[in-house]
Amino acid sequence: MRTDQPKVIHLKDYQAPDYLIDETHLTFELHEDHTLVHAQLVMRRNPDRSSGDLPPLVLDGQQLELLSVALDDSALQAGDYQLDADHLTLQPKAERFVIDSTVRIHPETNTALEGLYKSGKMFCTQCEAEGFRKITYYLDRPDVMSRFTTTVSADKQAYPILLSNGNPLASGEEEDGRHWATWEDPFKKPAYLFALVAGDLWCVEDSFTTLSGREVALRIYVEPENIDKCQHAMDSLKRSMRWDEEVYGREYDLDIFMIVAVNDFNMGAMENKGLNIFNSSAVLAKAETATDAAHQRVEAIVAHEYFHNWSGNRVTCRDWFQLSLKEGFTVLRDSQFSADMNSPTVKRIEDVAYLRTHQFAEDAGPMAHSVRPESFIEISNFYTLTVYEKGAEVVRMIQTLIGAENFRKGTDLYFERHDGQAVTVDDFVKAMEEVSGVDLTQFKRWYSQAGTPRLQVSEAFDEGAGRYSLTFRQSCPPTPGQSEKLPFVIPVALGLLGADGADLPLRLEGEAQGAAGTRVLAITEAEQTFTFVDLPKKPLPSLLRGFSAPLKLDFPYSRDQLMFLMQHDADGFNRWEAGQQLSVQVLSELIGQQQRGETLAMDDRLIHALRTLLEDDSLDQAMVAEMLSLPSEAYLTEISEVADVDAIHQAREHARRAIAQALFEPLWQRYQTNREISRRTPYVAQAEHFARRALQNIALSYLMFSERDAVVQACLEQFEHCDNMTERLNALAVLVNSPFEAERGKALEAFAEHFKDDPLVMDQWFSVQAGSPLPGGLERVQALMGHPAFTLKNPNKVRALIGAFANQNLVNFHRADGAGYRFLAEQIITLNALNPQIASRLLAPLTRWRKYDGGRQALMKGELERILASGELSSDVYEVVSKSLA
Ligand code: B3K
Ligand code: ZN
Repeated sequence: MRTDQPKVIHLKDYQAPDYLIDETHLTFELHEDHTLVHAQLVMRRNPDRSSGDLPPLVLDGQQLELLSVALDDSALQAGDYQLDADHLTLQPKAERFVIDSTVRIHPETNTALEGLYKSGKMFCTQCEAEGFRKITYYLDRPDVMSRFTTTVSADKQAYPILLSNGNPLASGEEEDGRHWATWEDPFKKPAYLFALVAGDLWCVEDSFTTLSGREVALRIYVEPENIDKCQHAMDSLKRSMRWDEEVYGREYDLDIFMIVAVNDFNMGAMENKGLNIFNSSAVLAKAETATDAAHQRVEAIVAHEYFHNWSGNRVTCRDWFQLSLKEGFTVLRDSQFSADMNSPTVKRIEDVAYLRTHQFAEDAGPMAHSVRPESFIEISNFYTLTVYEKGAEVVRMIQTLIGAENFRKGTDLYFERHDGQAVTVDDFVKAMEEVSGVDLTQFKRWYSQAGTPRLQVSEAFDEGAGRYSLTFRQSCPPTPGQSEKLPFVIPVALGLLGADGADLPLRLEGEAQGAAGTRVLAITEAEQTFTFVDLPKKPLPSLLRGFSAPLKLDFPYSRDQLMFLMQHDADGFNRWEAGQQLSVQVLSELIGQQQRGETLAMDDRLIHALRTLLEDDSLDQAMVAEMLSLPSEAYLTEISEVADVDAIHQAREHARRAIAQALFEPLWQRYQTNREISRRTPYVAQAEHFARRALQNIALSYLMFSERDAVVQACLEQFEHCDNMTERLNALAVLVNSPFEAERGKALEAFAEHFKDDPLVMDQWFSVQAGSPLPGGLERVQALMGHPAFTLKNPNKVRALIGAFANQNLVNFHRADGAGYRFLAEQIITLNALNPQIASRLLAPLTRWRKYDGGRQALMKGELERILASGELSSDVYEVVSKSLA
């Protein structure tokens, strides 16, 4: 907890370390009521720092009980070193020296889930970003890379499996029922990649032969009851390994790769060298217990952590301001992988919808920061949508600007040049510049300027001359600490459609010849015009194809033009985008009517467009499902000047009801056909099956508006007789949001009874109820907190119930009396003491107070103030609350 003034850390103050640690030898003695950690650090002065007198050595350490410390074998006495809450400082006497220390720590009471802690009966670690300092005194910074050996000793019966990074070296028994194992990691690494696991675990084993013919043992360790839920992760791992060889030329480098699933974990997973530790929700999946979305999430996270072996581990970050160097790049890599494994267009749609809803909101709020932040109080607060998702978009733009071939040359050069180093975003960009000859100096503003740019596009057509001009005006709103922004380099991928919907040849004024299809314009100025020639008729532009830059685009499309693009655009992403824009126009009109107390009357062009899609059997069903999904309430909130949650909800529900009514027949037909196939086909986790179930499920959610008996029966039949969680959970969600109280209650009860021993399934049960917009949502959530399966100590439970309520149940969370805000603040105050990282993440909805009306603003700020005044705050919570109120 924070007792002194929080320290702000600035990128501009970066200094290389005074000392380096060549070797790190750790010994862990695990006991039920304490753990002893002995660390031997073989150190030397950093030759890159100034010579002269040896500076003091300042080791990081928190919550450690120092039992002994020795310098070059001579034990130090109390006067020989200084200790404070965060450091151990001592004076080396020579350029090279060895430090030995022993500390006592308490993993058994560690509820923050950082450092060494217990999840159930298992010991595990989470060190990124600064958790290693809770294990031993160390230079806990990513630019100190060391070779580690780790010995773990524990009771053999309770902890038969003892794991750490690298390859197993030796193991043995002790007399007293204990045993030990030593692991050696031949690759030097920063401490944040250290990992240790001890427990009674079973494993699924497989192997992988690398392109150069090396055999790698693959193991997924889980608690015994989960042994039947590992195959999908194992298949995903093997696909990831092959893909990274083929697409990025990256081979795995150790003899063994391990994944361990733990139930109590603050985020999705962690890329520790050779020993990835995963939230069980990101590794366990089988048809009966995990939805299609969960299967896809497992595939993506397994890939993401595996890809870090190169983008993050072999080449790591110099300092935490460079976090996006590994995270943005690795998110791009995992999204490319998922696109290749499934439907690229659907993957792009999902990523963009997520970015626009959540990252854009972050970028418009008090925590807005650039992809490479300039300062922070608590680095854990900067594992953000901006660093991850926008960071991935920035790397994607580099690829768009220099071309795929150059990009691959650039990544090859980057990996080769910096293997074994801790580097910066500048090093990455420099490699891209060198291979392509493109100057990316101005482009780098994407790393330093926060905020979502707006790009306004206008057109002009000179029929006589056959000239068509597009003028682009870019701007970027002020963000905390950045009032003025300079123009970005914006890659705009575009096409021009002729009257038949086909792409026209694009020839810019001055060019010798044109070519049909998509081309990329690089906008570099605040205002810039491009003129296309040889166009006898006015074309229709398709702009920002594939969402080629993370910004808000304005072009004055008419609804008829959007319908035309929905049908004809050669770019699948933009066909969806046209549908979204049409929906936004239609919904905005309804929101206005609702606010003015008028009768809601919906433009039925949207219905016509959706009917055309539904009746066309040749279309990809996943695309049809995406197109049928109206923009979410969260997205409609994000694009509103002042969000009226109730009007948004009413308008959207009205539109869904109208679509359901008008399109009952084709929806019912699609539903029945697809359900019939699902009934006959055993579950398969593959794109075409995901697509069929996606359309089936969205159809069912529309059909339920009819309240017809046949639909209710179909829903109950699906709920009871399907073989997979995708169909079961969707049917349950449809019932939970329906007016059929008796059916809803029975279904919820039956589900909980059946799955009460599966915590991940119970998370879904909590979420479905937490997200229901029916009145009384807060009371339902409060009651569920008393359910035996709920605990504030498990982050998945907190996210499933409290997180889902505050982030997805907008009408109930934003209740006008502020009870939703008060409830959230209370949970945050409790969690601040238990688990600061989870507490801080839960704050996000309250930080968005500027989006709402005056009454709600005051209530939300009131709760932030209450949290601030509530006592000793963690640096995590303090930073977010104080910045939100500033
Ligand atoms: N690198 C980790 C995130 C660690 C978060 C620490 N608070 C997982 C990932 O991005 O792959
Ligand atoms: Zn990552």
